[in-house]
Amino acid sequence: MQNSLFDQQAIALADADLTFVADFLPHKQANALFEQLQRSLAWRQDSIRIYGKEVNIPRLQAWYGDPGANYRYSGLQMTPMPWTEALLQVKAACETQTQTRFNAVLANYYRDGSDSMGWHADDEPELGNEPVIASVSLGQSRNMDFKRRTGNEKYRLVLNHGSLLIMAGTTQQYWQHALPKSRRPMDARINLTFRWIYPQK
Ligand SMILES: O=C(O)CCC(=O)C(=O)O
Repeated sequence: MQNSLFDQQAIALADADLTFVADFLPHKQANALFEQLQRSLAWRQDSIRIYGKEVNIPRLQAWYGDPGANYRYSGLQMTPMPWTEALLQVKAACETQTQTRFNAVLANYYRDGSDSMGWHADDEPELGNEPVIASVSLGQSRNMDFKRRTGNEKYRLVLNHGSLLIMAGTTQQYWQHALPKSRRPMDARINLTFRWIYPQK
């Protein structure tokens, strides 16, 4: 895993702080990491209650981190699994690139194009004000859409294999993001979002 900074591209979007590193992980390393995470992470199928009915969320997920880095989102309580060596290595690379520390990661596994993530902002109290979130993508390239919370402004970014997207500043305050379904045949994709969790009382 690299120890130096990669060239990064600032994305010009008002009231957002988005930085993209297309070649964060070399292709071979990203391939090996995808296979390892696919095989070894404790993927779970979570469900949420909608109008009194249990509905599977359209992806698998796993939550790893320091003890006590508990996270509640979409009504799901996430208690961290202990870090794996592979996740610690990616975390260290993200910390070097962003000059920010992380104590937890949400791993998402999109099995095919019918898996997705709906519109949301990462603005839970556990993340504090203006969180820095480092998002590493592996496997199938997928679109990530941004829409301003007020008004019609939209932006689409393609998250390729081995890329890093850094969301910071007021991004979560002014924008929502989503990973839409696709009708095109799609292979699997893994996304890792490293975060800092402030334990809640
Ligand atoms: O899979 C992705 O790139 C999106 C993940 C995401 O939006 C999140 O973890 O909050």
